[in-house]
Amino acid sequence: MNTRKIIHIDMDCFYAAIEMRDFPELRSKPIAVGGESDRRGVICTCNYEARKYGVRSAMPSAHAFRLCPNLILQPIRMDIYKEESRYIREIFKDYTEVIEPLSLDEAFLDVSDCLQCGGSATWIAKEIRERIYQTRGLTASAGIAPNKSLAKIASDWHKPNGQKVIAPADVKDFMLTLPARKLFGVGPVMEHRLLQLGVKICKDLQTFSRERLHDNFGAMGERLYDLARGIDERAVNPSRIRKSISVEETYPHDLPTVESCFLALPNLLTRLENRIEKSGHREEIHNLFVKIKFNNFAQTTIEMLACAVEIEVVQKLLRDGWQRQSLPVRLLGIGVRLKKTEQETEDTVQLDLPI
Ligand code: TTP
Ligand code: MG
Repeated sequence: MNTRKIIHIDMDCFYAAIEMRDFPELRSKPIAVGGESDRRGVICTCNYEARKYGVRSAMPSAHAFRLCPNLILQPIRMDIYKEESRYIREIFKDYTEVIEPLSLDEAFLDVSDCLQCGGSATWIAKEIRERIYQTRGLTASAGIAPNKSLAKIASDWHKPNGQKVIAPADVKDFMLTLPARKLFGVGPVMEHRLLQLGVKICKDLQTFSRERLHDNFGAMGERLYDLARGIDERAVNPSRIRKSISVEETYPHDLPTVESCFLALPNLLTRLENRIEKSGHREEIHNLFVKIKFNNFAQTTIEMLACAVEIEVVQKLLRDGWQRQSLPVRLLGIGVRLKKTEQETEDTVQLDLPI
């Protein structure tokens, strides 16, 4: 297979950067975008000045104000952020059709066949970032690599307003020292379980056989085997239409009762809310679901119409779903299904026309 050239672009403190551009007097001050403490009350993001105080995405606004009493909290202007995202995507389209947006501020581009900039992905990324800055007044960071997983890791490397290239010949060395927590899908829980197995960096992970990783982590373990070696064959998928947003967790110890499942809900709910906020799809929610895997590996999904994540609905679904087996629970997931947007409905209608 030919070596691919993948670029991952991620805007710097996206919502906050737009606020600073539109309200220049805020530029030198610590600012955040999010809900007031008396409403949903969570920080979506903040500028780098506020990050110095420890303010972070997904943090309750009240906590952020304790860390940084001078913090200026801007209300969320989702329509503006979405419009900005469309402008940026128009710039990407000048280079390739193969664009996979991950959220409003993030996308993969496959530029393997792109002829601009002498075919150099490094220069293409530089030019795209420059054009975003010149036309929109916003900075972006980029990662350039032979696959999606590495490109995403690389875009974070020289953030903000920087880029990093991982050339095919450098992948092997790069992987040896990379912390395992940087791999796609390794969150704090998985990181902790890996540490218990003595795994800190990918070099440690490379000593595990595929079978052993499967025994420990199931399907995710097999992915880890490849990711730890810098292998990721996933194509950049331009037609991926987001149909749902969900989070789930496999627990190191089964949750024995439905009450213990209830205790696990707040953490899942916070993570789901953050994902929804980041996706920009909040208005398209039309269904809420709960997924349960029991300790006999039976799996069930139960869902209900809803246009927001309501804790009472999630609790009811969880209780009803759990009663189907009434056994200890290995895995819990919650999520929302999304309505088709007008654009997608139009696309489908066109595709359905006889040729
Ligand atoms: P990110 O790219 O994760 O963050 P960022 O662009 O603000 O900062 P960075 O420079 O580190 O990339 O998310 C993009 C936008 O998504 C962010 O500006 C606000 C929104 N968001 C949420 O609403 N909630 C969240 O928990 C996160 C992480 C992001
Ligand atoms: Mg970003």
